[in-house]
Amino acid sequence: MTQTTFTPRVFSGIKPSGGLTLGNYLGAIKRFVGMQGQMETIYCVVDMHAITVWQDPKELANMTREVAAGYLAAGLDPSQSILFNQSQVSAHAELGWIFNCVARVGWMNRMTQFKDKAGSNAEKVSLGLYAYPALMAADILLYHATHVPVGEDQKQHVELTRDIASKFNHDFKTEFFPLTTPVIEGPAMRIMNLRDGTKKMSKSGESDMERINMTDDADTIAKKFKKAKTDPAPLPETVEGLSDRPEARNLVEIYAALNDMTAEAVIAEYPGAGWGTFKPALADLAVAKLAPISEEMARFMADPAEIDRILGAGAVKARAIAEPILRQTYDIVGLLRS
Ligand code: AQP
Repeated sequence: MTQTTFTPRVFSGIKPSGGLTLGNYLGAIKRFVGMQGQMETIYCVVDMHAITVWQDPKELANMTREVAAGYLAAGLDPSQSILFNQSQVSAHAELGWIFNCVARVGWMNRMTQFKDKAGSNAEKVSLGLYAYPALMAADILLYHATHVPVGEDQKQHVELTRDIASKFNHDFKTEFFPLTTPVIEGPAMRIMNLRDGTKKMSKSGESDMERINMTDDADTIAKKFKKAKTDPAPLPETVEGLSDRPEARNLVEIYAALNDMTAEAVIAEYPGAGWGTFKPALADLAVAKLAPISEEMARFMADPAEIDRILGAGAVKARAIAEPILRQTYDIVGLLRS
């Protein structure tokens, strides 16, 4: 089947399951900002994904605002991008249900993030956590999004989105949904935990020392990098010397991503440097890049009504795109509308 041409459109989101980390910033938000103005951009705070694990109802709305404040502070502009929170557009849940009926259990069983998050507790986690990738496919396809900027960890879910779109198109003999491209490029696609370079840096990781939060102050950032796990060897003379050194590679890649340079260029600047030189330089760079954003975040967070207004106005624009696509989906599936 030849593919219909779809208007280039970006969709991505972050779930408000805790404070934003440097991983969220470098792997997602910074790149969201980079795509703004290049094509139509829609960025969501995916609060319905957050509740796949327990969230304190007294905290959830504020965490949703905090992710939105991170978007705004980093440079997303509501006049250029649609910014909203997922639960204000009910079409996400409705299309999510249809995709639950398209996706196969065998596909979901292969999702590595579910295996990581459920661990040995798979019988006790929510059904929502298992079905999460079908809702994510709905988030993307509800807007006929063609491009999804994500970190490496989400690549499998975007591939599943393509599988769902393909199966839907095949089953219903249509070309209604695009085959979305995951946009995963640059030095920071998987920022690792500062205490264990083989694990991803996550909002919900056990210890605060394993991540840099976007709201950390300069002293905390310096302390966390100083205590970050490394091997005893200094930085290598060439980038090849970072293979098999996950912690060292992670710190070099963080430096590279913060300063918009390659890992090769970082090594060329610090060949053979000891950690006593490199870690303070990294901390200074992180503070210089993050402090203006965290100050802006605090300014936005001081006016929650304004954030709510921006998200509400974004939801109106999002619904205007989503609802006709949902209605056409219902018609294709044969659901009766009186
Ligand atoms: N460590 C990371 N490196 C690069 N990119 C990352 N992202 C998350 N962590 C890293 C990217 O951030 C976007 C939003 O992710 P999410 O909040 O929807 O889900 P997640 O990937 O599960 O994020 P966390 O921080 O690990 O949250 P918790 O701990 O609650 O599960 C995605 O584009 C993701 O790739």
